[in-house]
Amino acid sequence: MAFSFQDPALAPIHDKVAAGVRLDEGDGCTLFRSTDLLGVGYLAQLVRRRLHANKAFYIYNQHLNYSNICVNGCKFCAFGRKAGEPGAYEMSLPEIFARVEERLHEPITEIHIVGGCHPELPFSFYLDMLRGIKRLRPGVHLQAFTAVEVAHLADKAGLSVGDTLLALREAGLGSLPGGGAEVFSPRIRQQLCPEKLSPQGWLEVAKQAHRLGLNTNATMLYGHLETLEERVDHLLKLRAAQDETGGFLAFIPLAFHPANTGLSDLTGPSAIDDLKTLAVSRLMLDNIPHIKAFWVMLGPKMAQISLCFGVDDVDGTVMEERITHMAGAQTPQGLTRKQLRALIREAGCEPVERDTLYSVVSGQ
Ligand code: V47
Repeated sequence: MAFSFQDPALAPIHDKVAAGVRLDEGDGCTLFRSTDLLGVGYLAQLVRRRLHANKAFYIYNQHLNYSNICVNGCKFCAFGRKAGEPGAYEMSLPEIFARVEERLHEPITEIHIVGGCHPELPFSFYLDMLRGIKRLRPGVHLQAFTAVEVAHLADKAGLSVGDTLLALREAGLGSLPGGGAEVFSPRIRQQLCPEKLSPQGWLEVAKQAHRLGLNTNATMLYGHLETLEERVDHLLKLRAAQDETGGFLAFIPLAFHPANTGLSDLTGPSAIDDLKTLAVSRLMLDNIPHIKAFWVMLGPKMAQISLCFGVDDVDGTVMEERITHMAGAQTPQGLTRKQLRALIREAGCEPVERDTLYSVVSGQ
């Protein structure tokens, strides 16, 4: 029996999706404005199933937030601190290595490393961090430093972005996480993070990484002051960049958490908005293979149901995440492989443990 849309505006979009025709800006806005959540989800599932059948990916990973000292005072961020401010922290190299060593008995395949834009740490600190971790865990994939951190390091080291990336790769960098993109709208950047690397700068670092053979992820921070049109524009800019380089692996919409931020009077996105944003991302980003629901921000329950709304990846075991928890997240610090597999199975999907580059990890 054919699916019956509550919102007639979705019928022409269905025709395009069924025919594999690329959606445009107007379609993106129609999808976001539609209150037919199940209709939007149905469309996203058509694409998700075409790409991944009923597979849902997860990873055995560890998060390491080495320092929250940051020169950018972003209004949406509860994690960043200026040097010397209460709550500012900075792990030394031995402390970082100890965090890695204490989990050497676990089959972790990826370490995800993100921090602030530190005003003082020399470039050699970052290279030594990567080299030292690789010495302890030679097989691990290091997904480290957002495009914003890379641009900051290049500046500090007096190197081009390309040479910075090459030096980091030489030291063990495997790929870049997708943070720091926020929303590309100049209006929002001016209000929330005027000091941060510009949207053009973020896209240039990502594309430069891709040209050097380093994959990256991409994100969008949603549910604060941005309009639906600004979200669509963000997605289209990422899609255009991906047309050029093909290096984005996954797109992760990040649900804004207001507590302890400069926007603490806001409520953050609703459940409907979370699901619709994930589904619309799946539909608009026809050239980015994976849409990831980061359960730390969404909660495991929302991440689970998102598998029926276009998502094919729920991130991983994580353990010790600070950025979202400092902004009030009540989610656990980590999930076990067993919990991730169970939540995926219950959503009717087949759990597949992946490595960072989406090769299947066998043996559990
Ligand atoms: O860049 C900051 C965002 C990002 C808040 O690449 C906030 O696989 C919500 O990018 N509420 C860091 N979000 C996290 C990130 C990430 C996470 C998981 C997986 C991947 C990946 C990337 O968190 C920051 C910023 O955009 N952020 N403050 C907040 N209050």
